[in-house]
Amino acid sequence: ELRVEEVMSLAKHILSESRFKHTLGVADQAEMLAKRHGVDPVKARCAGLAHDLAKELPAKVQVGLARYWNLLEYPEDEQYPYVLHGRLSAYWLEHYFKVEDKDLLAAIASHTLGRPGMSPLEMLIYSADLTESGRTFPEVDKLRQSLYDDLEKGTFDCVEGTLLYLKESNHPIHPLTQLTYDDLKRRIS
Ligand code: DGI
Ligand code: FE
Ligand code: FE
Ligand code: FE
Repeated sequence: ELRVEEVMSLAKHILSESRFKHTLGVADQAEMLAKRHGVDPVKARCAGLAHDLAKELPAKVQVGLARYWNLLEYPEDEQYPYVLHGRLSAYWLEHYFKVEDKDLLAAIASHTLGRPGMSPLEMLIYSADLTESGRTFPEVDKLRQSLYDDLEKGTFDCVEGTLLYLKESNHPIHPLTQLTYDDLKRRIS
């Protein structure tokens, strides 16, 4: 099984300094939310440390690996390849580092787009990625408070924020982002 020190060392060696710093921030935020909401904090920390391991591979390499590992699910995956690195990181950990924990792997795989029916650990990694201490956009403190109060509602607010941001900046919405939004909306109402 993957230990915190091992993932930490892997992340430190693989990632740029700024990406590694972001990773540490996600690990801290994920651990804090895990303790608050009754999720295994060690697992949350590991998932945070590992979530972006494949992020800095060139886009072409990410698409190539995703094809080779059969990880392409939507036409949009190839159109915006920066949504693939979670799935790639999870696959890599499962098959090359023999990580067996399915919930941990799912949390890494779904951290960019979410998915309908996310577990508490998955919600917490998705949200920690957006609200770690290095993120400074105007609404971030409101999101942090909302996540502290209620993980499901807080995650819904995070997905809603992402959706608004994508619309405002004229980025296309990936179908999984919309499905995640619809699912959480149903769950909190
Ligand atoms: O890897 P990080 O930068 O820490 O964060 P991330 O994995 O959450 O996001 C990576 C990028 O994915 C970010 O620039 C926003 C983008 N993204 C998330 N959802 C969607 C999306 N891009 C498109 N086009 N559509 C989406 O639904
Ligand atoms: Fe990411
Ligand atoms: Fe994110
Ligand atoms: Fe990230």
